[in-house]
Amino acid sequence: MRLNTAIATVAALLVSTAASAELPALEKKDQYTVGFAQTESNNPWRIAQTKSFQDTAESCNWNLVYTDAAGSAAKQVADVDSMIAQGVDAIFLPPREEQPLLPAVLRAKAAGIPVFLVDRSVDASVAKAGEDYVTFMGSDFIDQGRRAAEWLIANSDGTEVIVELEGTTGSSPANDRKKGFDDAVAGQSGMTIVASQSGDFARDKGRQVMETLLQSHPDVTVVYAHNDEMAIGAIQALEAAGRKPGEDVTLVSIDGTRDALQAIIDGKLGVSVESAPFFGPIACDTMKAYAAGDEVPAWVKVEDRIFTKENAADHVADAY
Ligand code: GYE
Repeated sequence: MRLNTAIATVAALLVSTAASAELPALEKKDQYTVGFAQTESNNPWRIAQTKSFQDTAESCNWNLVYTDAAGSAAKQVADVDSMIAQGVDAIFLPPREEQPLLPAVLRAKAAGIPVFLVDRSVDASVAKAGEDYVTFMGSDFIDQGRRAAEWLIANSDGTEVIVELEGTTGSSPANDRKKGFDDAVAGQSGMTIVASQSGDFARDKGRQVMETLLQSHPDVTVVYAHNDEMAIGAIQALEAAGRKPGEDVTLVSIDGTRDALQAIIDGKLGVSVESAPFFGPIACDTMKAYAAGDEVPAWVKVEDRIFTKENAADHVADAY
């Protein structure tokens, strides 16, 4: 009897381990109720991404449950919890920061709702694609940072005093864009990153941080911004201080927004490595493949272009 109980306990454990390693299935049907839990809407990138999901809701026959966390990871957690409570079929989530959204991802899985991470990821040592969530759809942020550094290295006389404006603290693009750029620049003996501070991916915060850093580092020759909005903010701060962006200070950044392409055309911004926000069609295809039982890769990688003065004018009209 005792042995039987022990065997039963072990069997139950095995079953529950097996179940917890498995992703929730997604039934094949014509219409899905799909949650999209946006992080914030204070920049053109986020607005373009939301529009892409809204447009896709029409073409992919989704009933879209849309929330906007207004820049708060805590609100985004609550938004995901409310989608779970509503029993949506699937959740598309750009986790604002890597750690705080983890429990929400695991709760969705426990509730039988597949989660697709979109544009940002969670801590890979805690939650895994193919086990806890279906996949991460997005760019290679380390590569984006590296490409920004490579452009700088190719367009510099070799000696630079660099200020770095980081994205949202604890977010995967901020972590990885920093790593890609800093590692590439570390190999250049004449280039020094003298300050690195968060501007939260926001234009006005970028402007304020640049204003402050200009006081302590008036000898700055390069600004590396983790996104275009902060680069535009930095251009405003530099101009207000009588500096000439593009002449005495070189700016490099990431995203490929319309304002950034215009700043390249105007000679103020050197390069913007693209980070494409048009995830709706990718989300539709990935979800259909998952429902059909096709193998979905752990990373659905988005390929990004690079915009410089050589091609900015060709793309500015289509930019967001
Ligand atoms: O670069 C930035 C936005 O997560 C890739 O988030 C995205 C980033 C994008 O706020 O502009």
